[in-house]
Amino acid sequence: MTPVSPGPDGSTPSGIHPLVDALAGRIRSCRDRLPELEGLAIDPELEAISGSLDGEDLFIRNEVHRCRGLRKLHLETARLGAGLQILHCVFFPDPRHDLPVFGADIVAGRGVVSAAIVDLSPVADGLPAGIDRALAALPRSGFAQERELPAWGSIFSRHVLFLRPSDGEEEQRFVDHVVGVLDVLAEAVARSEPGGRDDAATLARWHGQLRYCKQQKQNDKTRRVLAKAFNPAWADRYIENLLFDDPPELSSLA
Ligand code: BLA
Repeated sequence: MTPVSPGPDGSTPSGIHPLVDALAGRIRSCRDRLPELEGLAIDPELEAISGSLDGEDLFIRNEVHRCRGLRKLHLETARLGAGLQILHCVFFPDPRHDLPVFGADIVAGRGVVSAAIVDLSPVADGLPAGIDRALAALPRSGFAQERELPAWGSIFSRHVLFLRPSDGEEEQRFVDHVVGVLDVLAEAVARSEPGGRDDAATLARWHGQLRYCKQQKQNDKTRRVLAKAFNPAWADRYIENLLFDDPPELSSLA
């Protein structure tokens, strides 16, 4: 691959901040090694969205898959006007498996990354012990500007990393950390055996996932940006149907 130099606003020729491009690429290569990976059908109106706002190009690209143990792997890259570029990624587990939710988000504006976050978030009382230990063992050297979580962020684990990267070197270390977190998840996926659809633990994990979605929907910053780029009704539909839709009823599981 030929390296691309960022333009004056920090974006590459694809119009996307190099950190967003680099992380999307690394997430895709981790995702593509997961067992029994399959693409999921996605409403063509939501798959690739383009338009313009105040003379700026807008686009959203969505990819949705499933694999053994994870019911929905969603990766979105977006450019939403006024130079705002976003990477949004959530891997939702199949509630029959004792697996956490993987979440990562990057928000960049005019070449500066204001938020970079990654976590494996529990859907039951705490993370599974092996995952908790593996995350604690990941190298995590100091970042200059770790950020305070908002109140709705109580869903995240004690290992959540939330920062404003100070330079390209910190951006690179953030990408490496995300890959480390995905390796922990991939290992847990490989070992995981499903419980029964009607097990109490499955139901508890289903409720944990519902709570994760409800808390994420309290992030008004997501809604505000989508409502401005499109419109409020569209933003609500997009959040409810694609970003943080409630987990499907357990009775619908095969
Ligand atoms: C913050 N998310 C933000 C911000 C914007 C968005 C504009 C404010 C930037 C800042 O605080 O520096 C917007 N994020 C979006 C949009 C999408 C998106 C429009 O993903 C999708 C189209 N958010 C997530 C996920 C996580 C997440 C999966 O979608 C974490 C795993 C976290 N975003 C998150 C957090 C903040 C944030 C913690 C900071 C909120 C705050 O400080 O109030």
